[in-house]
Amino acid sequence: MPWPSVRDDEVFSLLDKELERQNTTLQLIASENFTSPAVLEATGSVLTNKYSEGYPGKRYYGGNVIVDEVEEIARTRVRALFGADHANVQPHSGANANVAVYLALLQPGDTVLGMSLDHGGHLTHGSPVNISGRTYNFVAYGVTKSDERIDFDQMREVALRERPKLIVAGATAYPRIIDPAPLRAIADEVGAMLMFDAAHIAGLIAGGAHPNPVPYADVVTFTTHKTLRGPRGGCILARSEYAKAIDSAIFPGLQGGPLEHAIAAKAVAFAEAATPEFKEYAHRIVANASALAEGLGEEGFRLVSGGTDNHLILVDLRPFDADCTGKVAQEVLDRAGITLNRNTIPDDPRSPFVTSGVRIGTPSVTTQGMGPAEMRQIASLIARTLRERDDASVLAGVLGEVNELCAAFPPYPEH
Ligand code: DSN
Repeated sequence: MPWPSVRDDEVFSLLDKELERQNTTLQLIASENFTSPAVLEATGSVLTNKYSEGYPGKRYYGGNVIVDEVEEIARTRVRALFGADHANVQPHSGANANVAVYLALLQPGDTVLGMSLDHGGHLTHGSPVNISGRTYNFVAYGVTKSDERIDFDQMREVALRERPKLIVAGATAYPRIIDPAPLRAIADEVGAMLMFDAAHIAGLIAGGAHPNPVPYADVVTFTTHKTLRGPRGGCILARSEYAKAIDSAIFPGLQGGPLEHAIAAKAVAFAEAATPEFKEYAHRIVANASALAEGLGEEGFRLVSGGTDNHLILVDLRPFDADCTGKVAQEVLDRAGITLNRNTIPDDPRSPFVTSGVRIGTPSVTTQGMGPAEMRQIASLIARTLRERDDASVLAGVLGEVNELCAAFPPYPEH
């Protein structure tokens, strides 16, 4: 074989170190998870070698008989999982899925409603620095000042005024259930289409812990690697009437050859998500977030909206310590083996690079098998780290406890 016989230690030693990092420290980034060995195996398969522009039965290159079967299995499984008419499993990412929907349903300059980024939305929901905000006339809605939950009255008011062609729902930093029924009602009242970006909560929906937006929305997009626990990638579900436009928008509109190794891994993940064990997992993610929220509240943190009913908690750090920005917290916690991300809170006076908050998620620790008792311990470790962040011995002590905790719940023990 022409391949090098010597292992590329420069790269693989780093992969070993990353595996060790994931096995020994706490992963609390709300959009991350640990995929199963089966998903990893499919991701690392020979399907990475294949070009398959087009769709099952209609490819531009030869040799796609097996790939067609794989992609068809993925499409069939995900349609069944969410009860959707049509599925496109080719988006390389959630951002691509969203942009493809816009390409399919909108003309440049069309008016769209999206949740503002600093209230929990996403870059692709109309941020001026993103292609979405640069191409379409996005108008923002957000959360109320009083309870920090989606302000449906404001959304309706804006929709009646702006008459959008599309309403985009969904969030990346919103700790509450998003009820699809009022969204549909507002969309119908103003004659708009409804797109639900379920990237963060797809696993909660699949597991029955959150309401399914598919019966309400014209299109649902999501990523496969967050709560759904599949490989990195995106997916679009649509009503039949939009199927052709969506498929053409992904290919040839936006992407070239699909990543069939990722699609095989998506198929594996969709089957895993249909099991009773996954249902239980989805509910445990929410129960763990709730226990972590309670623990953090007792430690003196202010939680945006007062708590959580999904997989994440958004913490406003200011009442805990006015000098502790999100950036400072993220960095110091990282040193103590606790990985999370800084995040803006609604109407944050600080920039998105600094922020006044952190976002904390439970999908990964729940996959590891941790439960409410460990969530309490994590809340206390976070508080101790931030309170005594200038004391290196405290940080070292927390890191030791984190290593010990993770040793009892290693995600990949066989490695
Ligand atoms: N980066 C993702 C998140 O962390 O929520 C969104 O794309």
